[in-house]
Amino acid sequence: MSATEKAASGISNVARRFADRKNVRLAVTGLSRSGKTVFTTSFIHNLLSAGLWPERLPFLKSASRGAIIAGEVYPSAPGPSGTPRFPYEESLNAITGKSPSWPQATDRLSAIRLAMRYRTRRKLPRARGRKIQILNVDLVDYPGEWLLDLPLAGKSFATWSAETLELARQEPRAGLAKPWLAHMATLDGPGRAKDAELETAADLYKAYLDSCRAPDVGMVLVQPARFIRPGDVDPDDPILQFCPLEPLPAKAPKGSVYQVMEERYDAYRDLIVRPFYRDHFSGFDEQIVLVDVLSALRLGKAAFDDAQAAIGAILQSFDYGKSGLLSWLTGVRISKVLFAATKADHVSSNQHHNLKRLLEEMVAREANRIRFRGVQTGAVALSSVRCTEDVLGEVQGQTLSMVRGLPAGRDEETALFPGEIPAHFPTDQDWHDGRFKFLDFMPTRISGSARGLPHVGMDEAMEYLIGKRLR
Ligand SMILES: Nc1nc2c(ncn2[C@@H]2O[C@H](COP(=O)(O)OP(=O)(O)OP(=O)(O)O)[C@@H](O)[C@H]2O)c(=O)[nH]1
Ligand SMILES: [Mg+2]
Repeated sequence: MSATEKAASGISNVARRFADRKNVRLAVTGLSRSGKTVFTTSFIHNLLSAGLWPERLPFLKSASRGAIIAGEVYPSAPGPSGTPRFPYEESLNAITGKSPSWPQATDRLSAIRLAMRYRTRRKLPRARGRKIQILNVDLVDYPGEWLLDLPLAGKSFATWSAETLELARQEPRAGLAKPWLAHMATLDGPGRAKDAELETAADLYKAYLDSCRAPDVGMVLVQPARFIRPGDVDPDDPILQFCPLEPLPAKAPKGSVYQVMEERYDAYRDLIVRPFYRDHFSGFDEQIVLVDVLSALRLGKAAFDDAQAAIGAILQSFDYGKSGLLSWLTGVRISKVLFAATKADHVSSNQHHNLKRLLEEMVAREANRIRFRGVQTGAVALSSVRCTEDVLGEVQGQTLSMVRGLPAGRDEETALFPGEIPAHFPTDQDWHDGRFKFLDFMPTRISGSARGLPHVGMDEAMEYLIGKRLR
């Protein structure tokens, strides 16, 4: 920590003088709406409460043995100067307020550091016998869409174009891509670029991406991400005016449609994507990958397959070994990856085992690749904020495990049978029967208890990710 950071941190000098300090950088990875902001809020709140109410985190060993003394969030964000601080208090107030609601979808990057003060069990020769330690935990939050740019960092325009066009030929994308592809058929790749034509091509491509993301279509693998969430990039900047093109048999002449589009893609990759990942996505120590398995099931086979492909594409870009393509960019330190199926409270507890199994199957290939690089992986069914309780109910004369909570869009709590989760990939019959109809649940006054947010599996996730560092 720099001197200025120390001065700005506000963490008491006394605390610093009598304790030794370690840092851990945790990557919270997940597509948009997978639950990153809610996870980050609950992670901080529950960890800060670990000293006060350790019984709420039975699987976090240092909490259950009473070794956590207290925690505090730093008032300024870690990372490059000017990085906004994660709006922790605002998110927590939304969830626990008088009329509880979920935090808004994230539209910019933010970061936060919390400090945990705990009693160590380890012998500390170099720490001159001190038994009190401080662990700094750094977290970054960002719009999930931006993650989908990560694979572009190492890709040429030609490769990206070929992959994206191939995807656009498959349903349900093919139907949605028609207006854009029809315009593309009128463009002459080696011919002279005209601004108006390029602008129309980029606008139609963006409209195609938007239609892929419509809630009833549910495709998530859309690139480039800044077309959807520009952040601080001006949406009218030519750097956001390109789209994939069919390859040319010969080198594109200067000033041609192909050459201009390629130039813009290269600028996007080199000036937006790479610096972003270098500044904010490097040097992670541990990673949690959040997957909204239940929404993927609800949206049907095409959306489920797409979510699986998108997660695969992203994870291939993170670097878990020394030889990775992007090692210069993303760092090589990640030592543990935890896959988490989020929003587990949408189904009853007896389904959590299957939810975890299905997630394991969904990410099996990636997890295998990661383990081959010597990195440990795990899986968990997780609910950052538990909004339902299990109840027994009668459905057509049968007693079933149900969940009781406030479904989104309703004004009264309801008990309902959310259906069963298969432990393996659904069969064609399962998809056909439309048996996955999980509802979204809102936080209620119960979720807003002052004694740490109620959760499913947060303590397991904490123990897996940072447990050893708190001993
Ligand atoms: N019931 C329940 N719903 C959750 C939970 N976590 C997230 N959700 C739901 O999922 C939605 C998205 O969660 P966020 O944390 O905002 O997702 P995100 O990954 O930050 O999304 P972006 O900011 O768009 O990238 C929320 O608005 C809730 O509806 C949970 O633990 N329980
Ligand atoms: Mg968010």
